[in-house]
Amino acid sequence: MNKLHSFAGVTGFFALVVLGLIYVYRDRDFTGLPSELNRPQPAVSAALCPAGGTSAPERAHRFSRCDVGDLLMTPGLKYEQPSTLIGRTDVNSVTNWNAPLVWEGTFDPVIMDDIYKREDPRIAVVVLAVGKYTQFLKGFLETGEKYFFVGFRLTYYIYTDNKENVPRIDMSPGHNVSIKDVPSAKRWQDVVLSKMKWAMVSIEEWLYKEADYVFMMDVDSVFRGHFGAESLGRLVAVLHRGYYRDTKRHDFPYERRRESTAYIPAEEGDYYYTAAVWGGLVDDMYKLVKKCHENSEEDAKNGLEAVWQEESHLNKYFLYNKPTKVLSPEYLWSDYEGWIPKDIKVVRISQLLKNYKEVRPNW
Ligand code: UD2
Repeated sequence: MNKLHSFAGVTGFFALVVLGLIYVYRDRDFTGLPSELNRPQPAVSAALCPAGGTSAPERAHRFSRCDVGDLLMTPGLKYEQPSTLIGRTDVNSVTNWNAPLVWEGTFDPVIMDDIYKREDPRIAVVVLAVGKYTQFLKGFLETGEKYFFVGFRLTYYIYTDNKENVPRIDMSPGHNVSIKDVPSAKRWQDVVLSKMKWAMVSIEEWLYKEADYVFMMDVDSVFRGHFGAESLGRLVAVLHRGYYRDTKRHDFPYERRRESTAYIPAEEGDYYYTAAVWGGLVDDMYKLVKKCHENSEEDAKNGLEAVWQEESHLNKYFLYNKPTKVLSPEYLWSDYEGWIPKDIKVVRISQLLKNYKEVRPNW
């Protein structure tokens, strides 16, 4: 082989290598990763969380699919500097599926409210006040106006068979009351089970258009402390104050009959949640209340009623559809307890003492 041939051979070889490299890297950027994979990935897929847009319909569309988007804060906002070393150590503030477990001292309400207020979400509360339970509305609404989502857009949807006994309470700007009719009931069990049905109907008829977040709440309670944006999330559960210290899951009062759709085996379960307060984004709440309503209907067809009615179905749902945020029993304490343990630094809502015999249609 002469010099000319060997030169052409070497050049050809290098040309092939260069062409090969261009071929391999043509779809990659400077990191060496295929450019498709190297694009910044949103925390939740774009299909779930549509980006951008500040108009009301754009915001509503975004909230229909995802919790608050970018965590934007107002420049210059004054709040205490956070610490990496000092925080609550007496309680667990994260679940083992990595969802926040919210206690006083694990968030700053100034930042939380600021972040969420920028998105201006519409919050709905669905409350049943059937029969004699209208007597609790005054205290519930008046104290709500002091502590509950102050400065946010909020509507209380009150379901009652007793409109004339719904008190008129002065609402702060952005807060409203909407009264809806429901039939009377002969059994209190039917009323508590029907929470799922009325929440489902409410979402289908109004809340898809009128709200971003929905809370379900029992009316026989009063607010005693701040309850704001720290409680918002896709699917939010509240620990039942009676069981949050229990360490054995088989002690939880879940439905234990296999025949019920609410059945949970003794060796399963995370926490025991209350059905007196829970919430989430409209879409997520719709899936939840529809499923729980269908399950209770199926039980009824088989002559069954879950041991703690809607609460049993709710606990079953949350076991396999984990809440994205869990609120401590600060978010539903009870005057029945008669004392407040050290780890409950603030009571935000408390269930009132009531004479069951007097207020319920049956006993
Ligand atoms: C517990 C639960 C409650 C529910 C119930 C099921 C707590 C603090 N509460 O409360 O959420 O799961 O057990 O057994 O864990 N209601 C009426 N009219 C009636 C009866 C009920 O409007 O005749 C509504 C009202 O909003 C009331 C709610 O249903 O606040 C729950 O009923 P309850 O307060 O009688 O139930 P209770 O105290 O046993």
